[in-house]
Amino acid sequence: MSKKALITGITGQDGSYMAEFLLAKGYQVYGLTRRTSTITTERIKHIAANIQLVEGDLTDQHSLTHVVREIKPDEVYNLAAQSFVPSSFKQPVLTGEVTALGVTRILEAIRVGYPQAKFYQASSSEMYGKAQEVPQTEHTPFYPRSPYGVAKLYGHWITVNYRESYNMFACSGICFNHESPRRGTEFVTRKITQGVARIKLGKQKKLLMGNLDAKRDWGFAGDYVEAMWLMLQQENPEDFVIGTGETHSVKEFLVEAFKAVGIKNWQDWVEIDKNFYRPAEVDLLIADPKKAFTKLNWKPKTSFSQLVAMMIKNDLKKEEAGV
Ligand code: NAP
Ligand code: G4F
Repeated sequence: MSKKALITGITGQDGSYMAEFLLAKGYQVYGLTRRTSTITTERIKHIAANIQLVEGDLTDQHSLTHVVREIKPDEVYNLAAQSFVPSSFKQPVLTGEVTALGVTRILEAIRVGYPQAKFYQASSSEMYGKAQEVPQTEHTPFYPRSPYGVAKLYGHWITVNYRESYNMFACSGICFNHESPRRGTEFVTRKITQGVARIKLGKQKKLLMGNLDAKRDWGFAGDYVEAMWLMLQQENPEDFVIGTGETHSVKEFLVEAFKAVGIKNWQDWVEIDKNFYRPAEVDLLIADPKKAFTKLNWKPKTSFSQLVAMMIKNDLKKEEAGV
């Protein structure tokens, strides 16, 4: 009998890679989707025939309990969230409802509906915020700097709490930024690669940017879903930092993207717009992923320049085709 996995956030970047990954491993894949007025399944349309979508929402306890009771999944990957940091400043209460309390709701659904299911929580390096230590490990104290970071911290600790209180197999991956051609265009990497592709093709004149000095540990989302899966294959549930161990500034990402299309004078095309600055910034994130490297035997396969090249190539192709 093949294993069953339930993915919340299957329509998102990570959910789509996770669904592909689990299908390749022979899983029956179920994905939670919420009702929307326009189609959100663009990222999973190529695998639509092989997955089963079930309706529910992280703000609705009943739908989650019902879905878990019906499916009885061996593994649950909670990848759904309001995941955009600037929106969390604009919608702090909604972010708390979905990104924080949503975790309790799905954990409760498992606890009452199918407690033997293994649970993965998508924790975030945003929880380190004003970083208290460089690089960041599983033991670095947290200091979130946005309603999103605060909500993720709640989700992280409620996962620990359910593991300790109810002996559930529940664990978190503290994932550093991971990107891909499927990244939403509001996030900085994809905003850059889409903008640079458009500039190269003469479709855009300026790229308006925020803080270019912020530094992030950027990896490829396709590599990170393997680490998430490996965490649920361990003997015991534990939390892991997942990242590359390398950090780059937003400016470095910009330079690399312009270089990839053969434009040298990148400053001519970029303007700073204070509207993209945040009320509180996270200046420097860099993972110490030693525990994942040794215990999970996981390593990222994609370098920084390969990631930029992959994203640029995709955006050039899309912009050329006009999609
Ligand atoms: P994403 O592309 O923004 O996807 C978010 C997903 O959550 C979408 O499928 C979205 O559905 C779903 N969702 C939002 N609100 C929901 C609700 N109320 N009920 C049910 N589903 C809801 O995010 P991602 O980049 O794939 O990230 C996956 C997870 O990892 C998130 O929890 C994120 O916070 C976390 N994380 C991401 C990174 C990263 O660098 N990517 C790093 C650390 C942690 P719709 O399509 O309907 O909007
Ligand atoms: O791409 P970003 O919006 O990602 P951020 O805030 O680091 O959050 C992402 O990674 C987290 C993991 O650490 C996830 F948990 C979270 O869900 C999300 O996936 O911004 C990166 C940096 C920031 O410092 C921001 O100030 O880029 C800077 N930035 C500079 N100009 C910009 C821009 N960010 C955006 N989105 N747009 C700009 O124009």
